[in-house]
Amino acid sequence: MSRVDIPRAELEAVLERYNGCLTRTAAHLSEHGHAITKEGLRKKCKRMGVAYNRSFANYDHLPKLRAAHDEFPTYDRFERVTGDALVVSDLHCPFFSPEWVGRALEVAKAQRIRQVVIAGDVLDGKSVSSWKCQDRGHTLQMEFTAARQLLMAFLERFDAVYLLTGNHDERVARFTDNQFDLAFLYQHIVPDQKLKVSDYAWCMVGSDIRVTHPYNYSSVPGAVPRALASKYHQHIIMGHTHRYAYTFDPSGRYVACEIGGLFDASKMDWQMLKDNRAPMWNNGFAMVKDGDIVGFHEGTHWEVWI
Ligand SMILES: [Mn+2]
Repeated sequence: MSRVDIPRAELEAVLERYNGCLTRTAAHLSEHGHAITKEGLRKKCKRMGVAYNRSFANYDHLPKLRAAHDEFPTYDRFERVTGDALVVSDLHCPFFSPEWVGRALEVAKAQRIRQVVIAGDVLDGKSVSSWKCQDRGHTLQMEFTAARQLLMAFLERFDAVYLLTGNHDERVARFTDNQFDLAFLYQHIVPDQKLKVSDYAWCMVGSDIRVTHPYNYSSVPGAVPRALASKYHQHIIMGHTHRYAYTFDPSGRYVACEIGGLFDASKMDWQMLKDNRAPMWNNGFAMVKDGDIVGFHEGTHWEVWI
């Protein structure tokens, strides 16, 4: 067969059809009037600057495997918040602290912050906990009612309220055997388009600040956010530990901050009825403003900020 030049567009189309596989592309071309060997095709591709797959794409079953695998979701739909934001966490409705919620809202107002990320544990879920509930009269309805009042106060102040999933919120989903997700639940507690509920326990603020309610706990202040900052190469603002610490990861490049929370510890039986040797809980929250992370805690001079 005479040597016929293959138009570039045709070559690229056939390569794409075979996932860049040189063997199968060469076979196809040979069957369709362009006799060429695999090696010849490789040289031609290099000469023409046409991309082909050099490795495992030659595996015949790849398209089928890819289709089987593509059926399942890729977990990349976390919230991406742009601009300044307040970050609060651990409200444990109905056991939030009105004073600390007030401080957070006042700082946001004075600093003209129009968005808030609530980094998990809006609900306490004590009546559906696997731990023994000391208060038999406590119900989920009480928690939902308090959450409604609380979220309405946030929705009044902010243009957007991002809500991340905490382990205590998961208690409620787990109790119902995940018959509904938290977004569905909150749509019924407070129907408002400004409320954005994520089934992720983390989100990004800007390109390099990770706000999270992590799986891990450590009794060493700063230990968990330092580890996360080193792992993800991002600044970390986190809830969950109910303790305030502001430090840096070992590289010194990333902020590692635990923000405490807006809970009222004196209302929580599992903290108050029995002693434990975990560090004392602290209240606090954070603000991201112009890319800077500012922490607010029990020692903050409020007159500077409000
Ligand atoms: Mn919590």
